[in-house]
Amino acid sequence: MNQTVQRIRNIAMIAHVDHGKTTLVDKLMMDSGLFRANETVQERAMDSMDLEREKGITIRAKNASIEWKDTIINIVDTPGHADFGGEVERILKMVDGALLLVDAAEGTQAQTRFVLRKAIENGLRLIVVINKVDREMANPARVHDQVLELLMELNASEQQFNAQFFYGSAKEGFMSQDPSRPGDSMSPLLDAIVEHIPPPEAVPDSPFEMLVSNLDWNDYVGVIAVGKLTGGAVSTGDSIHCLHENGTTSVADAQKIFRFAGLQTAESERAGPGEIVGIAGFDNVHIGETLAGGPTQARLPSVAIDPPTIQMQFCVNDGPLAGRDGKYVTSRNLRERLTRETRTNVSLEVADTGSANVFTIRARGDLQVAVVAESMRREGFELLISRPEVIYHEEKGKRLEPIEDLWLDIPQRILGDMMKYLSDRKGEIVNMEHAGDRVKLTAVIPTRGVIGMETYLTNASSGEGVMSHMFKEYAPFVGHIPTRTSGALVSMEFGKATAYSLDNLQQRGRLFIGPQEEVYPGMVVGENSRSGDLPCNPTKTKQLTNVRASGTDKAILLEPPTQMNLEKSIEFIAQDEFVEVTPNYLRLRKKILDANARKRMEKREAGS
Ligand SMILES: Nc1nc2c(ncn2[C@@H]2O[C@H](COP(=O)(O)OP(=O)(O)OP(=O)(O)O)[C@@H](O)[C@H]2O)c(=O)[nH]1
Ligand SMILES: [Mg+2]
Repeated sequence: MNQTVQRIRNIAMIAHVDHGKTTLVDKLMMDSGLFRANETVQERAMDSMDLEREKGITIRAKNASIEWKDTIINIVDTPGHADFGGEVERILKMVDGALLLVDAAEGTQAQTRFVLRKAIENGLRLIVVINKVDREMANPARVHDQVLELLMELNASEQQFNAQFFYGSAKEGFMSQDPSRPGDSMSPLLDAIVEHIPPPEAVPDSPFEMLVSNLDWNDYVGVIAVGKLTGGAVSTGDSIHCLHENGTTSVADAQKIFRFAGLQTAESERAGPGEIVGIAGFDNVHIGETLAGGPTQARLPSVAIDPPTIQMQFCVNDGPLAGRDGKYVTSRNLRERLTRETRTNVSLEVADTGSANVFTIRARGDLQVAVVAESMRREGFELLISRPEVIYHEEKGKRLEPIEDLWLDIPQRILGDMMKYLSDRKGEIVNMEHAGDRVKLTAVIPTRGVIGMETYLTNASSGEGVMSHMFKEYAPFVGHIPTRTSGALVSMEFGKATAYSLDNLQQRGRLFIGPQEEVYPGMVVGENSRSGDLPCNPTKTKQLTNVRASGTDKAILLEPPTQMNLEKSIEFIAQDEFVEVTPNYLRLRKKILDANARKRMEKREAGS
């Protein structure tokens, strides 16, 4: 094999959410000498998007590259949250091995299973890292056994089953193969990557070929197609072909070639077999397509992406305050932006509907959609979002719905509440284990019942509960599941909310707005503590009458309004409501703003 190919390793970081992938990459970069000794480096350096830093999670898969003892290690960091599973799927063909991280205290979780299954299906060589051994509850020996059980269950090959195990702490910066000897650096792990992950299987003397695994964008050169060269080489100026998904081909010059170097990219004149690079030249290229030296080469097999399970509507903002805040508000703006999103966000689907102002978005979960909408509002878009619904299937005239496996690790004190929550949502508990004051529950539950559960669990357990869930199968529809049982406080008036009316209203439920905020008819200003909607007037001022009120006026003390971020709002709204998203405001509203029209619709629906 070619000398340069021997010096390349391409690996993915895979794990359940928060098990420490991005932190581990920081330490690999540091110990490989990428940064100067005195250089201050931001923590979780690869989480470079604003939203990633704000939420503390990885959202997009990204490339970096380090050098270790004459070997180039290309690293792809991936997100662990289930909603971003498509990001893991799309990069699997770019790597030859994976580092599977598992939290030494939490053990294997839903997404550990998902990413490991995908890695095994793609024949990747594995190294297992049992991370966070510094945690108080860490039990590396138990987690080691869990990983072996999982490998067995997922039909790992013998080679995968015999993966090297490392124990350590990404945070404290060490990895060791001996759990009783912690060590003090990442060197043993870096050495193991070189030794146990194979160099890429790339044929130097064949024509150039590369599967596009990611798209990047640069103001000067436009679209950059990122992938691994599985054959041949390419130089700038070469005429290359794009073999499109629909069977057509197009031709263009390789304008620029980019290599990854640390966290940056650097221009290069040439790329050889096995290397991961970005190539600019084609604007109309998509993830999963092949770049090739000749038009008659075979298309490279792409990875299958799991189908979406939930859907919701994105609509043009047609409320009375529409267009005041955002730059992009038309149906055309929305359509262009959403189409652009589907090019890189491979597990997202966008479809037109009968109405030009309404688009259907299909995704893996509500966080995936909330992240898209949040990015859009920051770019200046306005839009309306409906409640997420699961995607039903039909089989022999029967309605099927998605069902999930659910794992919960909760404090004992909320067990009763949690069991009621699950049984109300048709969850069936499969297993329950007590350990100290914690309980581990396993259940099978319709996806409908999981929507909104994370917020419930965080509130009920004051953040101490952990949950993970994974799509299991489609099964017969199990009937009604309660979503929100409370009604809404719905404004009947235009104007600015007054402290005087909010003071009265706050006795009816919890408010989402404060004084001086603008309201309009049909806007939801709070949650009614009872069921059913309550029309209200948040703009009333005190009537001046001739009769003096007896006693002195009491001072108005308003509770601060409940702060609803985009995810919470999307989980909260009922089927007949929208979240109105603009750059500076999030408002909740009825789909039908006019109270009489709304009543007529309710009557019609009740009658049907
Ligand atoms: N105690 C301890 N905490 C760690 C360790 N490694 C990472 N963490 C912490 O765990 C949290 C999550 O770390 P990340 O590196 O963002 O985890 P991740 O796997 O990249 O998360 P996602 O990309 O969102 O799936 C952060 O607060 C880290 O500081 C470790 O070895 N020990
Ligand atoms: Mg991460």
